[in-house]
Amino acid sequence: MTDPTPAAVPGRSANQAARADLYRRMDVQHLAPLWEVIANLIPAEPLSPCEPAFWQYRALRPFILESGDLITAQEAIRRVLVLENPGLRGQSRVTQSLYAGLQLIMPGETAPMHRHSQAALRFVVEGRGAFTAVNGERVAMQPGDFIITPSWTWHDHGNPGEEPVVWLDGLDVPLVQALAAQFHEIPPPGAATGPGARRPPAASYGNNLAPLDAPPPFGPTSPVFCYPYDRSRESLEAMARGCEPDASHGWKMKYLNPLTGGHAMPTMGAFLQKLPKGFKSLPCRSTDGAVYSVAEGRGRVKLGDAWQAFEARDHFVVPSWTSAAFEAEDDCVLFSFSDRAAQEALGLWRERRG
Ligand code: GTQ
Repeated sequence: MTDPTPAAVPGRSANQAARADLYRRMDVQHLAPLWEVIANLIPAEPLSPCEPAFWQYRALRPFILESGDLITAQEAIRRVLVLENPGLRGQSRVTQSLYAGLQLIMPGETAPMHRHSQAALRFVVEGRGAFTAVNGERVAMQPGDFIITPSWTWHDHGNPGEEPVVWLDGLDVPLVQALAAQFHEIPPPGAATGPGARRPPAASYGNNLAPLDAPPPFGPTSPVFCYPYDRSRESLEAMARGCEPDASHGWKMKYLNPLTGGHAMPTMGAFLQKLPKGFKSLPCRSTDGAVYSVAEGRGRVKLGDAWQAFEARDHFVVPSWTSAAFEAEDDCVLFSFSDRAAQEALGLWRERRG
């Protein structure tokens, strides 16, 4: 085996000055020597500045509510506390490819309509009575509901209820940014639901019926845009009755696009898993860094080397290729999302047990 590092190249010391001179002259032509950077560019395993991170809901909730006193949803456009990865501060990223934040909407507020290329998903953390609308079609938001906003669809949020409502937002912002494919638009003045908003109601797809011969309304994204928690929970229980839990994941399900059988969104995968009381998982790592929102129960998660206790509404990040393990003190239900859909579509996704 030859060592590719520059130090091992024969004659290095002899021509060091000549190389430095070459780099300097070709730099003017925007040329750079690969051999100086190849080890970091093509590492043996995923190399990411993303760090394991944990947000205890009890500690952050006062900050969310305080922001509710200081800025309106109308002024903020979206009143969100961004979950910034400690290894990626200032970049509004929770992983290299994903954005996450906790959005608050107070009773009586609306967050104005817009649309963007970035796809969004929501997992409702706290409160009842809010809605989100996609192309003018409203769905109620209940704790535990998984709701998606497909790329380039008009959407707004409102809270005609009586409680503050908080949900986790997941967007593929950094991924779309890496591709420089971002567009954003606000509706022309006076438009009620945004132009071009007509489509069959999502409910028909949710009942496993699709209009004959109609094209999928959102392209590669699921036409169902609300997956209510009680129905997701029912599916998890049915799975738990039917088979043994996976040694690493317990009973884990993915949110489907019923038209394709694939992930609900083309860039992001979303999952719901149940870990039975007393479960100790076999550690596992995968190439998709994931954001978790604890829906039910208490337990512990081992992120890299450190154990962290969790309870309902806590959030944490498992970076790409970082081993994670779980111990469930109660029956636990965890929601998570990642860029797994994109990685699978590109043939990149890998997992390693143990
Ligand atoms: O709800 O449209 O957390 O556009 C960040 C950007 C939420 C949204 C975010 C957004 C939204």
